[in-house]
Amino acid sequence: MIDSDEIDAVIVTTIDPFHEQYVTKAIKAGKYVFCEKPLAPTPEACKRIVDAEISAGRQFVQVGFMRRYDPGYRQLKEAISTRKYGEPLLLHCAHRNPSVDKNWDNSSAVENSMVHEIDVLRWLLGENYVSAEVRYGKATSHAPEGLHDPQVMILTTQSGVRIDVESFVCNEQCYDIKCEVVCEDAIMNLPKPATIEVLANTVRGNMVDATWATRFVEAYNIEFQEWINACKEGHVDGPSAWDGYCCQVAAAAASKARDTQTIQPVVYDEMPLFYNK
Ligand code: ISE
Repeated sequence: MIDSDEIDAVIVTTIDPFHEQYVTKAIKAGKYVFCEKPLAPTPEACKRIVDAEISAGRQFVQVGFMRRYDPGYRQLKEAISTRKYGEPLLLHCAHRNPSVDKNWDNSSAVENSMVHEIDVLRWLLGENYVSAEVRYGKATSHAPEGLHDPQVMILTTQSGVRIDVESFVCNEQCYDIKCEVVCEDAIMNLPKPATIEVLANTVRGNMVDATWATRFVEAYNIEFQEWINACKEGHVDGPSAWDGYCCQVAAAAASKARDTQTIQPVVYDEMPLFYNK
């Protein structure tokens, strides 16, 4: 199918270990390819995709980090980039899911869930990480066997911004994403989605999202429309294969940090000029 003349562009949404073969095939066929996150499970596999793209001589790959398209994150990005409120110093984030599949294990919190923060916070701040650490909270009894939930990931960027991300994926309540940016002159928070206020059972409150599919529906729509528009214009301009590689380098460091309960350095290869936009 990838080779067919009737196929203009490819979307890869298979399970993670199969991404590499389809993405590489699409590059070789000279087709734009949108690949769901993560680009591939390991930094080495991501690097092979990067090398394939460089050999092909132009960018074909976009990685499905949809949070970069969320209007709230885009507002934060604008405020951070202009330094309207000074330098960002600390970020406090949370990634809470009501439940996860029974096959989740201890690594899934970083590799499947917090990879979103690893990418979107690097994009928000415009800088790479230098170290990663993952510590455990007191374990909930609601997690599947083999998953210690909640976990806290701590990332430090090149300029010294310190980030903490709570991952609580079996909270049994709702889907909740938090991103608080502490700057020199202000504290900024990711806006909460606008929802109806409900008065029921002696409580007044706002409806909350049950899953990521509704919380980020607008981001997904914008992401796909922008990708289609760019492909029609003959380029890709979203998260690149290099971003996908950088994300997996930090994820691998965080996973090692979790397994060894140590702080791990995050060391990237030098960025090829090819990706210097
Ligand atoms: C899922 O695969 C996603 O991509 C969601 O955005 C994330 O919140 C969830 O934790 C992942 O399992």
